[in-house]
Amino acid sequence: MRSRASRLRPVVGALLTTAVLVTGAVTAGSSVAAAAPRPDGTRLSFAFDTGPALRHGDEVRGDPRRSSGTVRTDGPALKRAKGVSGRALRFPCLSCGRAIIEVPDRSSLDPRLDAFSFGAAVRFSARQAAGSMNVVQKGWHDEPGGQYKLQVDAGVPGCVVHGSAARVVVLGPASVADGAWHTLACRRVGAEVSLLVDGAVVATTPAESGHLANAAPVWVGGKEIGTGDPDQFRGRMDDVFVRILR
Ligand SMILES: [Ca+2]
Repeated sequence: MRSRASRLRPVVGALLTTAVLVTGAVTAGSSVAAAAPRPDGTRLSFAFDTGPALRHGDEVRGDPRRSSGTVRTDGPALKRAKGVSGRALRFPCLSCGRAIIEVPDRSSLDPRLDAFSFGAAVRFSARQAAGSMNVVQKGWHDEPGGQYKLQVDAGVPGCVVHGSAARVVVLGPASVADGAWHTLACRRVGAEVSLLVDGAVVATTPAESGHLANAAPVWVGGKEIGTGDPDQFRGRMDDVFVRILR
């Protein structure tokens, strides 16, 4: 069964307990070889700076190229707009349907036991952020092998890193739905997951998350099209990235 992942706040304390109980099961810092990582660990990045509006089936050119994705939409296009650097993508309005980017699963997008970070720059209003929105995720809530996810529910950013040891959640202290650009990043280093807003750590959960590798694609801007619980992103997005450090 596939289920939503947005109801996280009540269980943060329980997650910490779970993490403590299973800390001995894994050791951070070891790694499994992946295909030719770039020196800075970038495995996926989208700058969105060039090209026309993107429609269903269009390629979204990634850097490195092998991390390119495909637009999935039930109607609306992903339009270009001024970004935090160059141009950005404007996701569909509240009543305009759904559109996401799907990057096929690659083993190089799974952190396994390694330190990693992922995130994006986002800009949206309080009205756009009234519901739950996912920014970047690899896997469903109950994905075999685990999940990583950056979300903004009711405008409040949050991270999920769900590995073999525990589902570790980090929630930000405040909404970022103010119509200005904000860079959001989730970072796991050792037995700690942190949320960074505009380059500063704003929340950390000290818990071992463990081994994380799944067969799911990376979705940018929401869940798979056609599902009833989309967590569709609204607003603008720029500079999406996944970096894995070995
Ligand atoms: Ca850009």
